[in-house]
Amino acid sequence: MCDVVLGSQWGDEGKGKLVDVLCDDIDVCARCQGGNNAGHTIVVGDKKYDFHMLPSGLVNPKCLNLVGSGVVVHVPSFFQELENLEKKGLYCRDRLFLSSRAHLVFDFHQRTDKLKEAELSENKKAIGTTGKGIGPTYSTKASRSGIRVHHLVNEDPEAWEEFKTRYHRLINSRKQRYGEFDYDTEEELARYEKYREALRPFVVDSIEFMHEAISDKKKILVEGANALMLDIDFGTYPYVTSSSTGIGGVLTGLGIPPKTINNIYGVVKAYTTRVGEGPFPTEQLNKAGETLQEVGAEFGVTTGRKRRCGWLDLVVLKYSTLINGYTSLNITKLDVLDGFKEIEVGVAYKLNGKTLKSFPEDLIKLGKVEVEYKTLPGWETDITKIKTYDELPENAKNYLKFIEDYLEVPIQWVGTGPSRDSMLEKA
Ligand code: 2SA
Ligand code: GDP
Ligand code: MG
Repeated sequence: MCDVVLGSQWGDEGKGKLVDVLCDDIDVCARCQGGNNAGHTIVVGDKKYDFHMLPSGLVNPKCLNLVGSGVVVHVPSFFQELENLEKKGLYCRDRLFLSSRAHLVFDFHQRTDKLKEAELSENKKAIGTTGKGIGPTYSTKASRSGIRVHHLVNEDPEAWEEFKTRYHRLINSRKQRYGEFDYDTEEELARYEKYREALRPFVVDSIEFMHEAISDKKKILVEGANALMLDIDFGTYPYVTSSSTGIGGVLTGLGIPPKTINNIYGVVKAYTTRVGEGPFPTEQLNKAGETLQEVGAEFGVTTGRKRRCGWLDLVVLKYSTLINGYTSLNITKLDVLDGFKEIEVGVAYKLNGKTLKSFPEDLIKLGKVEVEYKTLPGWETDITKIKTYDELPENAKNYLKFIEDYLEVPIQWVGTGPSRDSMLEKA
């Protein structure tokens, strides 16, 4: 059976840390969507690991790790990330597998990501992407002109010729769309000719890989990247990423049936953050927002951008819960709220005086909603040294109970600091 860890807000909830905690008892960890736009930080003792495209399960030396077919893969970054982890003493190569069906991100995808953003910014409509070529790659995938891992590693002599033809076709179509841009195709192709050999040992038929693991009763954990409010269908479109970041992406990105899914863990930051542009109803452009940013050290793991910060938004979380069907929650970064005398929580959206029943799909509506807040008393106590859930201050427990009651989903863990040990499990 597979358990799944999913981001419930706009990302950076602390999914990597929960995956790390769960991985002690896991045989296989799989990524199903996104690419190296993700950034998961894991702190183990005095070591800090940053994961972007590779599964965080690599931290456990016994765990096998799969980059699934729904992931988009920039091969130079794949090797760079691997090398960085190995430099920190984490030997990964014989525990890492890559789906032959995953699509490749080329440097020109990254280039056109930036060109598209520049185009959009002329009308102040840039998405604020990570610039990693994610949107352009999913776009070539959907338009059926993409190139997959198997196109690269196929040993048949015809395959390399076919790869080059597809590559030139793809880059020419990008040039037709964006105008001539300076680009050394020969240099890139020469690099890829070397990657053909280097990548081959990692490549597997991921359908076979996953289904063997399932029938061997291995414990599987799927690691979601980005988060539900960045989902291509359910997020704040068009200010989203280009993959299915919710439960649907787990099935389409790994090729497993719904009946193999067991627990769906929703990771919820105790407040809300967002990087990049787009609507954020509970954003606090004031002292409270600055405090959350500073105390929470809210900077992007991939781009180093300052994250926008605001109060917890239960309207967002209810919507996210409806779609993903969380079986339990991990509330993270509760310690960041330690210093607040009072804490606000968004509990409803009003538009033209009427309370909305669901999260609006339309950005104009969303821009005009008024958030109704409930004010809860803070605990003004340092909770970072606390060892059990029961020891939490009463007001912290009340805050958690308020979330649980509103969402009707049990809280299973509470994060009180970045390290592996700072995770309280509720009995
Ligand atoms: P993209 O690059 O096409 O996926 O960007 C589209 C939107 O998705 C947002 N996005 C993210 N939001 C939060 N965290 C992400 N990962 C990194 C991290 C981000 C970083 O973990 O810190 O380092 O800046 C991530 N990846 C994509 C992005 O901001 C756009 O709004
Ligand atoms: P992810 O993308 O969801 O995996 O999250 P990120 O790694 O991008 O961002 C979460 C950040 O919060 C990381 O720097 C974590 O080390 C840190 N973190 C995770 N859980 C906690 C927590 O409970 N308390 C504090 N203070 N930091 C945490
Ligand atoms: Mg992140």
